[in-house]
Amino acid sequence: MATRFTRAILRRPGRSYAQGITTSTEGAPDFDLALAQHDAYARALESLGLSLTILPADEHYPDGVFVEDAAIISGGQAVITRPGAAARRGEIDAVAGALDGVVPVSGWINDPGELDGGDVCESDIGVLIGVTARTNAAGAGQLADFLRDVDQDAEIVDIRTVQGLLHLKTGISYLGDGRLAVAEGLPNLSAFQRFEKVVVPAAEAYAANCVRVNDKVLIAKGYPRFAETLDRLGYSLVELDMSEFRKMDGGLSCLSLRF
Ligand code: CIR
Repeated sequence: MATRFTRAILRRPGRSYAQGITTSTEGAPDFDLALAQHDAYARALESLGLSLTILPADEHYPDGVFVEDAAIISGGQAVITRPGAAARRGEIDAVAGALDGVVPVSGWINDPGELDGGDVCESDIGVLIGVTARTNAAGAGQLADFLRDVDQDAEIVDIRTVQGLLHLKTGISYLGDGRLAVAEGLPNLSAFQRFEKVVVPAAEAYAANCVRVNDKVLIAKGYPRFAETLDRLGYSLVELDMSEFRKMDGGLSCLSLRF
């Protein structure tokens, strides 16, 4: 089983996109190519039946395209985050505006809480909330409380000692059907034990950030071993070129808020 989505919020990359935060050494992103890849991503969601709200770029927020970090939508309610990177805090206003009248906003993460949506992995059997450099224990605790109010089970997973993970969902994704894609080399945390694990080879770790949308799994293009594993498990795939988002540490899930 997997949640069925009917809508998504996206935000177009702006001309300032290359000034966002990154640890990647792959070079500056090409703006026109990023726009084309973003358009292809939007078309893929539309082809799966989702109605899209595409927010215009705001040049003050180069990372604003990574809209997933600004809100959590779960149990029919939204929680607006307080992103861990101070430069990204203002991104929440446009996302909160887009949700207004569409999904009831049940809460906001408040100081001293910090939380990025990329640290929140939803599943049919509970929500995992990662504590990372972007999400602190206070933010994770506030979100867990909001989720419990809407009868969502939440478990907090401290992954601060795991190297190379910006967010929890950099290394794991829920595939539906009780299955979790997990990048090879991640510790076998007790929070993962209730899931059947689908290992993403270490050389293809970027592809561990994938998204189940209705009957398909969206995965980054160019990771053939993981694609073959999913194919063998019976998943129907949509492969999307993510090269220009990878250069800014962005994964596939962070380009949309799905609900
Ligand atoms: C950042 O470092 O905040 C952005 N350049 C990338 C955010 C990616 N977000 C995500 O994976 N949820």
